[in-house]
Amino acid sequence: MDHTLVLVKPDGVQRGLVGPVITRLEQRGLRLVAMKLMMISRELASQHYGVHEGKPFYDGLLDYITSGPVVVMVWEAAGAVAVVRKAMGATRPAEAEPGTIRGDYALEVGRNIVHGSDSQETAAFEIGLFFSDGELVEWGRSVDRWVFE
Ligand code: IDP
Ligand code: MG
Repeated sequence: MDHTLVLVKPDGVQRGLVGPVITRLEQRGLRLVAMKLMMISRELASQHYGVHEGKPFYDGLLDYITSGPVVVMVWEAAGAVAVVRKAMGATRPAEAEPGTIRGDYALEVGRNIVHGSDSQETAAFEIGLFFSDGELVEWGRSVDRWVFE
């Protein structure tokens, strides 16, 4: 099944939104396969956000993502990347639909609570940045047959 990387960014951790983010993804039915609380180094941040290097918000983005602990997770489901992107809502929270994480908890693009990989290729790259293979847990839930076809 497909994997995607999810970060609860420093603002989400500071605001006590780790639980609500996890709850939404758990209740949706996705399966959690890895999770940790950590500080992101400047080096790791520049790798994770390398695609944005040179953009006007890049330095501020690195300041933001390294400003406090994050919770980094890998979630599993068929089509996990798109499912999580939709659950997160638009990058700019003012444009995010109510019912999405950003649409319910955030207002500004530089304080938008969560990150989710934007393609399967990006997911594989990002998961490799944050986790070693041995940290991904293969497991089943008794409820899986009621969630996955
Ligand atoms: P995404 O997080 O929805 O994938 P990206 O375009 O990949 O959005 O941007 C990465 C992150 O950079 C955003 O989540 C947001 O925190 C930040 N960002 C994007 N555009 C801006 C901007 O115009 N100003 C400030 N921060 C931005
Ligand atoms: Mg992105």
